[in-house]
Amino acid sequence: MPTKSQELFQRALKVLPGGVNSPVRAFRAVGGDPIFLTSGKGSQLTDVDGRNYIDYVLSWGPLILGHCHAEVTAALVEALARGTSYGACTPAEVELGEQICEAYPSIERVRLVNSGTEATMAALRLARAATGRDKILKFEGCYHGHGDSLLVKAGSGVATLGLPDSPGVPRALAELTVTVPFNDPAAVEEAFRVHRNQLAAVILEPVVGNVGCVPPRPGFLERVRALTAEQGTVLIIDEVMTGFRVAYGGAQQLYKIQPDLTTLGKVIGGGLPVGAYGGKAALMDQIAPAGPVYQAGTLSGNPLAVRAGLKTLEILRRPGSYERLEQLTARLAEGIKQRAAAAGIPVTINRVGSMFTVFFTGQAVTDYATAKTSDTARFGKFFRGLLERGVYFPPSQFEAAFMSLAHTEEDIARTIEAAGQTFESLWTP
Ligand code: KE4
Repeated sequence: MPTKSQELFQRALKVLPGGVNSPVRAFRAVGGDPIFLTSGKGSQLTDVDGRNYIDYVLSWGPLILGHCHAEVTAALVEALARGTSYGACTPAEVELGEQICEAYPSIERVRLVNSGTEATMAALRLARAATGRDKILKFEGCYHGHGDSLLVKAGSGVATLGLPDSPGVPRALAELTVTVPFNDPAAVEEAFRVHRNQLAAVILEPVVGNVGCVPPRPGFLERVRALTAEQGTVLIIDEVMTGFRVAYGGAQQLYKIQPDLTTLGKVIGGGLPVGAYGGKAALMDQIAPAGPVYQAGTLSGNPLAVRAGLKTLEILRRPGSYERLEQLTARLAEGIKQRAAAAGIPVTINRVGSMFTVFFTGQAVTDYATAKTSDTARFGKFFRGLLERGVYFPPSQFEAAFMSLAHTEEDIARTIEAAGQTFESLWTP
């Protein structure tokens, strides 16, 4: 007897490419059919078959307060009663802009958009306009949305010109993107030597989330900052995932790095569609209508996403929020580590604040290449074992898991027990 999720997936395959509206949701990296969800409350999700899960995906990061937080919901209901969108100026978008600028000293002006992809696309366009240069540098495995210039993989050698990482990306455009390994200062120095004074921008995830969680090595971000400053290259720190997640002031607060541009998303929309990019006024005032660099959006700064974002940030500013996230996540990571060791399963757990990844490898994971030493088949079994036990982890080895303020000590204990049982089922003599 097929489950309701399986029946829905068969229907979805008839009308949606791959049955989904975003690839990672298809569970292809972990096997089996995706579950279809009907509701969330706090740390819990419920699927169409009535099964409940402790959620560590949290919509890929935005739901740092958990699902249907009472105050966020009330704020949305109040905003909804006054309208959903005007395509015109509203007080709330000014307030959110002020709060972002206050939280991020590197941001004097910020533009709200509707996704992280829009934010990084616009930031790159601005960097190219401001420098008059075309080449950009990114890091292997880092994901910054599906803009053409960023769907590029490393060329044959270090610091060589990029190759399209998706059909449909023009080779001529891909060749303008140089890709080097993350956490490899020598490779960055080589790129800046080979492409001297030609790089418009460097864009990076300050804590990589898109190969799984990979923190920057001590000194790495500082070296990138120094090299970009020396050659007049715009440093774009992509905080779509880390912004208001690893600290209220993001990774740039944690690691004391001042970028030229920052991209944001996820948390600042409180679960509704949002993105943002911002930086020094001298740069941002080149964006239309203040300047000639064009970027626009029908629903940019829309009242619902802004209202959910404002309430989320207000709650995150309450004393103890980030200490609580740190405490819950540290306890979970330690418990999973201990149960893996007890079962004889080699894992490496990387964590920064309330984002973390359990890599199925015995190696230290410091970049994409070392992340790929993970046993992805074993991760798939781990994912499904947790799912059967009522725990929902990201359906890919190369994604970060997230904690919320709605998670409880009981959730953590249940998750550790589910992980322990799953590890024991994975052990092979
Ligand atoms: P969106 O266009 O998906 O809002 O943001 C793109 C983006 C930009 N920068 C970073 C660092 C990101 O992590 C993302 C999107 N993250 C993925 C999860 N790894 C979104 C999930 C999905 O694509 O369905």
